[in-house]
Amino acid sequence: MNKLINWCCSLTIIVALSSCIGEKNVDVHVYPIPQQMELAGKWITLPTEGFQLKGNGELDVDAVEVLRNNLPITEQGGKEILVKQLDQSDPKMQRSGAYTLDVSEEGIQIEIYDNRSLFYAAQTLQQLLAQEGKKLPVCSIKDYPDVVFRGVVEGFYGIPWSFENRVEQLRFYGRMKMNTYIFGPKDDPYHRSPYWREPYPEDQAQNIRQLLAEAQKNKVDFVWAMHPGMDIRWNEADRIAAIKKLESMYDLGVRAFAVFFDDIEGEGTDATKQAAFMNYLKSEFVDKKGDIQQLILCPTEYNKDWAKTDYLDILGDHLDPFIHIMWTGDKVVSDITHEGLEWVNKRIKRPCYVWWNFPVSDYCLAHLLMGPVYGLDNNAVSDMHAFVSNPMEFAEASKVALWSVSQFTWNMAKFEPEQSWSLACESLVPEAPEAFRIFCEHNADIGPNTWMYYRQESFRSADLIRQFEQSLLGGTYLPKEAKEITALFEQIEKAPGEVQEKSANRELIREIQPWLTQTRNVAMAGKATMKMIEAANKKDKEACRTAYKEVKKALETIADFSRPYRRGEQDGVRSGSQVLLPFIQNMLVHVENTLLPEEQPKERPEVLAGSKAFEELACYTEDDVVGLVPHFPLVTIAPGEYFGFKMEDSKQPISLVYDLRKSKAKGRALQGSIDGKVWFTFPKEAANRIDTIPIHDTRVRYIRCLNQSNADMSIGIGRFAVLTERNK
Ligand code: 14T
Repeated sequence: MNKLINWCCSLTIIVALSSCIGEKNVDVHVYPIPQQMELAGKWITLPTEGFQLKGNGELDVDAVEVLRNNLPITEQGGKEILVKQLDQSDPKMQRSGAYTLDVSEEGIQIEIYDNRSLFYAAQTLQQLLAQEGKKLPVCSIKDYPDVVFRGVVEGFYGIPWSFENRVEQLRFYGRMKMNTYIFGPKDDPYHRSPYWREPYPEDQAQNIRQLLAEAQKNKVDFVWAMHPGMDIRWNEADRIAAIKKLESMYDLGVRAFAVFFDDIEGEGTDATKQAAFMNYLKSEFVDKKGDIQQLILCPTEYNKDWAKTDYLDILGDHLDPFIHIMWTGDKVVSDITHEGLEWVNKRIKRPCYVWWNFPVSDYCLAHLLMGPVYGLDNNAVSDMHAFVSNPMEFAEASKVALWSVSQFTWNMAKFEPEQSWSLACESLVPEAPEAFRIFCEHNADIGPNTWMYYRQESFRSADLIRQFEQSLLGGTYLPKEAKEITALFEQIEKAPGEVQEKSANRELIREIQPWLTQTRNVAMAGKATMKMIEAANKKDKEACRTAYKEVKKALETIADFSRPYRRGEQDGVRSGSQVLLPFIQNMLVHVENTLLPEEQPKERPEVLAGSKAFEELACYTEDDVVGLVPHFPLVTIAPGEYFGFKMEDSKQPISLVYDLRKSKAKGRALQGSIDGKVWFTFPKEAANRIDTIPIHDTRVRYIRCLNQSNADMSIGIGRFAVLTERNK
């Protein structure tokens, strides 16, 4: 990430090209970055008489339309655009979408493998033409995708994308040379239960027809996914029902299919039955139609964490080789590594179809995931049959990550996370690129989450802030750094407004609106914080107290703004949660501990550590929640030991919320107490891994988790907290 800090200091973006010869140094941008691009360093103007478009055989109409929209194409044209079939022995060029493009004084020559190739060559030309007005660089490009199937799986829980969102996405994929869109929103009732067996009602069917036309225009495979596992019966009736549904989708024009068996329990999870069902669809539907492009299975054990049985081996042995198998990595949400993919490929006996759970945010709804795409192994190209990304329910905002996914999957060797992120921000909000980068930079954290996935936030400023904070806590105020941090908060405060005013992308603004406001709120709290610290440094107690109150008030504004957005007990709107807010909170405590001891809160929650092992645990209290700071690495509790906390006397409990990973309920007791001496055990509900239990006695102040058994017990603390009444 350090590279990024230097790199972003410069606003000009210079992309190193594979070669650059000729009189004049030229910067030419094509994204995704072509595999080979040689530039002569010369620019040619377009012929006034136009180009004559020539090719053997029919040329793809959609590609020709892109060419016509960008170049003067005439009947008698002065120069030629000559389209030829690729005849290369290079197997990488025998891939859908591969093309060569030569621009010279004489004319343009394009060699293609298929229709998609011509469409992509036209996209490249369109980008070349956008650089220097209506001029073309003399160049020679040889280009092909690293990953054969690249794109998106709309596979999240929550509000499915709108029809308009999807149309725009398909156009975006066309421009970015992504060729796969898998339709599988969890909350579409005709994809999953209860109506997976039923055909779409006519109005929705009509939308799907239009999406198929748009996909075709952009050379995207529209893959329709069915999710039958919640209530499927492995019998003739449901086999027929499935085929019937696929037929109805085929009639709308769908030519690629997937079946998802994720997140189900019971009957539906049987590997042998799933394989037999899929093979049946292959022989009775795919083979009979003859023009189906893909058949994909999302398995029940779709990540290494969950693959504890011979489930995957059964699929590997029995599933028809035409069928590809999806995989999210070592965990539900995780990085993608060569080793990880090698592990699954051995079992499924084919290269997996990567389903990457980023930037999906259905498990961390308070956050927007706008940061760089990283954690993808660029040595993994031959380990994957395909790579699709599961996005946020915010289609436009997801484009920041998807832009990078297009770079990664097209040309892995040239993919650079930070650079790609920066360019993505610029391409999405060209009217205010730096303001948008600032916004994205501080809206990247996931927060504590069950999958323990981590994304860096505030990465361009974190070092500065940490250095200042450490030095201050060590007794030294750094004035230069203080100024820089103040300037930083001023910049952050202005950025959301600038994005909002200048961006022509109104849908994006609508999606990110709450976070625009919250980012500004955090910046205002930050500015007050710096005033407070400056006054503290001057020992100006009254000015410090005034600013201290201002910071407190700003933090309340943040909490108040967040509250109405809660959908579950964990949601809301969080911005700057990884670096900015902790800094502000630490500065408050610092001032309380030094200049303003009388402002110290009368009471704080306390950790109850029933053994040495828990001494590193910490408490937090915030708005209407008090609890332990999540501690994901497993801790061992010996028999009779416990961990827990004492909440503030002034607070009134409503419920205990917990997520105790890996822990078996047997032998474990979740307990409450009024005085910390006499404990009662919460009733049976406390047997799940994740749950919310009401606390009926409002006098309870102590909460703990006790090992009642006579063996050691390991527990990861995802969440262990009490929701409290708000006292206002
Ligand atoms: F099919 C899978 F590959 C997959 O990732 N399934 C879901 C997906 O729809 C969701 O968007 C994603 C991120 O939350 O993770 C999977 O959803 C889960 C997984 C769980 F383990 C939802 C709840 C879970 F407990």
